[in-house]
Amino acid sequence: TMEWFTKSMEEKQPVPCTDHLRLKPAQAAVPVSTEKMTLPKHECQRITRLKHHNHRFTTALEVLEEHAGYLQVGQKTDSRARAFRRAACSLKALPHPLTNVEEARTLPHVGTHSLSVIQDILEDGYSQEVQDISDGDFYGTMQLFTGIFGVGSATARKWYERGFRTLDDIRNDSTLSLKKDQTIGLELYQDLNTPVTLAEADIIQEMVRAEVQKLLPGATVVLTGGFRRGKTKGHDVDLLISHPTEGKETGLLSAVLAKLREKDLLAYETTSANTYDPSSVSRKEYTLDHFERCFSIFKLDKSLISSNQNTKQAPPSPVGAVQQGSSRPDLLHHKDKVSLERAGGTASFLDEEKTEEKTWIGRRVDLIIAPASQYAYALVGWTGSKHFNRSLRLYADNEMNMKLTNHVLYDSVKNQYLPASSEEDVFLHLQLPYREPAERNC
Ligand code: DCT
Ligand code: MG
Repeated sequence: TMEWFTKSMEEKQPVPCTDHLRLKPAQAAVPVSTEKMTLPKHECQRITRLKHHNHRFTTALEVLEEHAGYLQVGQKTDSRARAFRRAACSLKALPHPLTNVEEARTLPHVGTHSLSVIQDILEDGYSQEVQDISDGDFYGTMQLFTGIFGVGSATARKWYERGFRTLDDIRNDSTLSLKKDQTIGLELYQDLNTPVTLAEADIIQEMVRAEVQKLLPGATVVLTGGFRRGKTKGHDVDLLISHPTEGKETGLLSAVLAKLREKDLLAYETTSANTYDPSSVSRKEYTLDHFERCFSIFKLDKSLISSNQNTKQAPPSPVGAVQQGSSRPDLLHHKDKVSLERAGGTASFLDEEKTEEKTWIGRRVDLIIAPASQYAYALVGWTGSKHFNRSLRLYADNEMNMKLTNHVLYDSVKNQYLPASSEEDVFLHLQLPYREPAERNC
């Protein structure tokens, strides 16, 4: 989550309103059968579940998306990456397995490059292009390096271009001055690249909830992100904290962190203040949101994790960590898979003694504080998926002349903010059928 906060968002800015006619959202009906149907243009108008009929195509397209993202470091737009993502999203929403390229041609946002990959998979069962990329040195190294907490594509690529290929290459180079988060990212590489299970997320949520409610009775702590969308594995735990009475949440985060620190539960933390200012949402600082938040690494005691999760007994081998992961590749954070494989030769960095001593596993936890009046928008935003959010914002802008953020929805026609007290309200304002979190997995 760290990376995207620092990156500026490149969403299209709202255009001045010239058309006062509200466009009706395109047919948002749920596809029911194998009958020919037309997918709505915007992903947020469709139902997209984790499980769908076209994984063999979407897995390949996601490799291309990720690879395109690695290549476009420093460029303003990640339009190539986005194109692959949008093609994959259309296939995910298809209510049946795709069997011919002609149908793919009729789907929204499936461009020529994606089409050719789909065609290869239909004809040969795989795509040579995707195979070559995922076998390649560049892709694998970028996955390895961006798997380090605190390392984004730009840094990873710089290192790749300097000839670094393994974690030890990074560790042993004295000319690199690693930032604090990167240092801990290297130290806890294996922990942080072992997917967080839902059971672990629940434990952490309970730990935080207990502290929060002791400090501020009535306050709420909700597990958002991928877990709220039904994933059983994730790369972090996203906790949204609020209180029904506006203003009561002030000061809560630092008090909670003090308690967690007292109990020695934090291996790393970095807090940013609430910078939300409705009057100055300038283009420059158009980051995802401005909530008070803390990116942290929790020390989760291994004794708290049930033995069937295998973590306690597992030797600290990356291979073991992969096996712990989901047998459903789509439920595993994409970075988790390959990074662990490639880190295989580098496990030696964990010297044996240290590994034996460590009684906890490091887990990435994001704590976000939302005031009551912004809570519904924060919940939608932090539930995601990232691409669902993008789609919602684009839809709001293009079809409704509204500006959606994680804080508010602004109606550019009526020139007013639209208050919402639930996620349903948000969808209602946008004239979209409500989608359960599990249906927002695009
Ligand atoms: N988010 C977003 N835009 C981004 C990144 C994230 O809107 N560029 C939102 C959507 C999900 C939420 O924040 C939490 O982000 P992550 O933890 O990165 O995603 P996730 O869906 O929870 O995935 P994971 O299971 O890997 O944690
Ligand atoms: Mg998450």
